[in-house]
Formats: sequence, structure tokens, C-alpha cells
Amino acid sequence: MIQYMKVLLVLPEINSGCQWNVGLAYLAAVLKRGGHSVGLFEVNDWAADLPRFLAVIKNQQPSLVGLTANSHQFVYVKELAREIKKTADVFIAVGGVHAILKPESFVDETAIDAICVGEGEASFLELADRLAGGREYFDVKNFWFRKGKEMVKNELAPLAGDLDSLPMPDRTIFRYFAEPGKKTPRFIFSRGCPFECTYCCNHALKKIYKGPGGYVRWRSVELALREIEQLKSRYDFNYFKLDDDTFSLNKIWLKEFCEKLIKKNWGLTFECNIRPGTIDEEGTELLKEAGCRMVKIGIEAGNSDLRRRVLSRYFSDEDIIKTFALAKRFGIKTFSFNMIGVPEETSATIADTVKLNQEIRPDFMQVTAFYPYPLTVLGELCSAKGYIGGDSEDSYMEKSALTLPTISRREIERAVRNFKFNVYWAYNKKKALAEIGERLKKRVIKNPVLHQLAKWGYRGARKLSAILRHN
Ligand code: B12
Ligand code: SF4
Repeated sequence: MIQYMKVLLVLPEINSGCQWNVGLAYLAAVLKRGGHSVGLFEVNDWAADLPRFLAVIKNQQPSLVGLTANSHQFVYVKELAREIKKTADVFIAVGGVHAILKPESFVDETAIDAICVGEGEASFLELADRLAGGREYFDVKNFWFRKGKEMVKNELAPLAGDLDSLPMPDRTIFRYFAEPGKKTPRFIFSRGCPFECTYCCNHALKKIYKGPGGYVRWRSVELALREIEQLKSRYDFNYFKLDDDTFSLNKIWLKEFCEKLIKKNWGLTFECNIRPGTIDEEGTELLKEAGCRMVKIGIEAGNSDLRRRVLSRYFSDEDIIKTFALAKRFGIKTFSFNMIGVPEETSATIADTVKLNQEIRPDFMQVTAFYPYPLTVLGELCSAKGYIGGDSEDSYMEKSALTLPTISRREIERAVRNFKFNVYWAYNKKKALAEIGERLKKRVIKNPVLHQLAKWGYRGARKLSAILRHN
């Protein structure tokens, strides 16, 4: 008789945070469908959460622990595995995009028993089933297993071809979805992207998964709408976010989705990612009609030569300008993604990114320091040229991990900090000033002395105003 595993999934988000993790949500759904019990622990604050986490391990005695890792978190994943093994003798598996791209980085951590080097739905379930039945598991595809002093490296299984065969991702395991109430849920209905941008993991993943079957896959519109409907019945929301990378690329899917969403008449609004040059007037109008209120568009570099040659993003400034203008014409808000500090970046190319944003005038922006992900063209180039040597793996967003010959790290970080102010100042002084306010607030929060002084100042000001009101 088959027995079932008590699986504890772990989402390390140290100094970070996210309402859900797509991979873990699918794994939880598949494991539950297979009859296993599944719990989740989210580790956000190392000092505060670690003792609580280890207490959960001790008290709940899971029989299988599964940790997910992106490249910013993999160092913490190894440390967590070590701590878990010190607390309980439990089977530990790791997976996630970093495990697929760079499984070797987990091999030296002997607390880790298995590394999932591909998609996990079928293989993790197979492993759980075998462990539950006390059966041999060393040949489960998509996994590397520790066997004594050796690593057994199994081959990759084909990608899940039909995404509709997977159950609905299980969001109920995440803190954000634990209680009903007001939410702004995120959805993703596709996997993969056909483009080859050199800084993104997609081309690296596509290479790993070469072989029969497509790398880019979509769930059917019908299931996508059912997922939204299912969430609507449990939570209160009227706005949602679509995280698909290439939402505007699959025109047939987009048209069907928008038309059917309009017919549902749910009164929902949403935001999505689109790529410059991939959407025309008709498509933009349909998006608006379906409830799209914001499109997010990756510019990344304003210098067209750098964008094409270094980033392999083959669209022109005109494509970018047109796509933003089209969205504005239909009353859809715009958001630009920007990146600073790529190889060959100079002060002049940064100025081009600022200038292009000033021209397209996005309503919102994100700017991050470029981070060299393993196995990507730019990641490999940076390590071959010896550029990597800044901060550790969890330095991203504002800090550069590189030492480049063309520009100093200080200049990159200053440009990231000042970017939004410099862009907004050209067309929205109020937003530019608000940006300064935000930066000051962040500085005060980060500095304990300034934070305390600000608290005292705030309390003093409130008392003073109360006294003045009385008199
Ligand atoms: C959707 C998405 C988001 C969403 C939701 C993220 C989330 N937490 O789920 C949002 C928009 C919030 C987001 C934000 C960010 N993202 Co993002 N995101 C994606 C995207 C487009 C798809 C992810 C996805 O849905 N995959 C589908 C699922 C099913 O696959 P999966 O997660 O790999 O999981 C499978 C396997 O890995 C395995 N598996 C996973 N965990 C485990 C655990 C065990 C035990 C086992 C056995 C197996 C296993 O099984 C899963 C099921 O098949 C990917 C691109 C990509 N191609 O992966 C980028 C990607 C993951 N994101 C990336 C980055 C950098 C970020 C940000 C840091 C960006 C930023 N600067 O803010 C933030 C970080 C947020 C965070 N704290 O996680 C990078 C990660 C690079 C890396 N090497 O780590 C990617 C790869 C894109 C890129 N730039 O190349 N992201
Ligand atoms: S278009 Fe976006 S998701 Fe696709 S490869 Fe380029 S950066 Fe990655």
C-alpha cells in the first residue's frame, strides 16, 4: 500500500518578498493531487524567521523538504539546508531556476540530497511517490541525487508539453492568500519566451531544453479564465497583473483572451507586459476594451547600438516611441523597465536611456542595476572578462555586481539612484520631487539612528500641533 509524504516547501525570499511563487504553486497542486500533504514556509528575515522555521521542522516532522532557489537566494538555500539537516534527518530537495541553470553550485552542500535540474511537476511527484513507497529513486529523471560520495546525474525529461494537463496552481499555501479579502493577484498563463535577450535566462533555459517540443507554451484561454474565476470566487479583487513575458506576441491568444474576457463582463481591469513593435492599433484598442489599464514595456537601454549589439534586443527607438504613443492614445497607462550598468555602458549611453524615457514620458518606471545571471550570454561574458567582483549574489536592484572598464560602479549606482528623478524632472516636477521624498524615506528607514531621530521628530511635531490646537 502506498503511503503519503508530508512535504514542506520552502520559499526563501531573504530581504525580498513576493505574493506567490509560480513554480511552488504548481508543485503544491500536483503533490496534493497525488495525495501528499503539503505545507509552506516563507523565510523573509533571516534572523527572525530561522528559529521559527527550525521549530516548524522539529514540530511538524516533514518527511520531504523542497526548497526553491533563484540566483539571488541560492546561498541562503544552501545555508537553510544545512540548518534543516542539523535539526532533523529529512530528505532535502532543491529546485528552481538557479538549480536548472547552475546545479553544480549545490553539489558541495552535503545536506542537499537531490537537485531538480528541470521542470518539477512530474519528477517531484515521482520522487515523492517513490520515497513514500520506500522504493529506489536514483533513476528519477530531471534530478541529480547524492549517493554516498557520488552524484547520480540523471537526464532531463521533456518539458510539460500540454500546460492544460497541469492542475490549477495552488495559491492557498502562500501567506498572501491565506486569508480571503482584498487582493491584487498576479497570473501567468505561459512558459518561456522566444527572444534571445542576452541578459535574460530565457535563451539559456531554451538551450538546456533543446529537443523536440516547443519551449514557449500557453495554457488555453478557457483555463486561464477559469483560473481568474476561481480566484474571484475566493478573494475580493477588481485589478490583476499578468506576468507573461510575451503577452503581446501571441496575437491569436491575446485576441481570444480579450474577447472572452469582455464577454464575461466581470468588470475587472488589469496590467500586462508588451514588447515594442509587437502590438498594433487594433490590438491596443482590444486590450483597452478588455480592461487593460497599464502596459509595462522593457526598454532596458536607450542607446540603440548598445541595445542591439550587447543586449540583442532588435527593435528601434521608433518602435518604442510608437508603442508608448499608441498606449497613451487609448488611455492606457505606461510603465518602462530600464537597466543600467551592462557591459560597454558609459555615461553617454546612460544619458540616452534617460533621454528616451523623457521622450516617451512613462507614467511609471523601474530601473535596476544589471545583474549577470549564470549561463546567460552576458553572464558568461562578464565572468570570462573578470568583470564580476562587486557585491554578493543578493545585490541587485540598486547595487552593481560588476567592475567594468567603461564606467565605475559608483557611477552606475548613482545613475540608478537618480534615474527616476532625472527622467520625471523633464515633464512631471511633482513626481520628481515625490521621488526625492521616497529616497529620503528609504535612507531614514535603513539608518537606525536617523530612523529613531525621525520618530522622535514626528512624535514631537504631533505633540506640538496638539498643544497649539488646544491653545
Ligand atoms: C513570473 C515571473 C516573475 C513574477 C512572479 C515571480 C514568482 N516568484 O513566481 C514577478 C513579476 C513577481 C517576478 C519578479 C522577479 N523576478 Co521573475 N520571473 C518570472 C518568469 C517570467 C516566469 C517564472 C515562472 O512562472 N516560471 C514557471 C514555473 C513553473 O517555473 P519555475 O519557477 O522555474 O519552477 C519550476 C522548476 O524550476 C521546478 N522547481 C522550482 N522550485 C522547485 C523546488 C523543488 C524542491 C523542486 C523539486 C523543483 C522546483 O519546478 C517548477 C515547476 O515546473 C521568469 C522567467 C522564466 N523563464 O523562468 C522570471 C525570472 C524567474 N525572474 C527573475 C528575476 C530576476 C526576478 C526579479 C528579481 C526581478 C527584479 N529585479 O525585481 C523579481 C524577484 C521577485 C521574487 N522575489 O521572486 C529571473 C531569475 C534569474 C535567476 N537566475 O534567478 C527570471 C528567470 C527572469 C530573467 N531575468 O531571466 N518574476
Ligand atoms: S523579451 Fe523579455 S522575457 Fe523574452 S528573452 Fe527578452 S528579456 Fe527575456
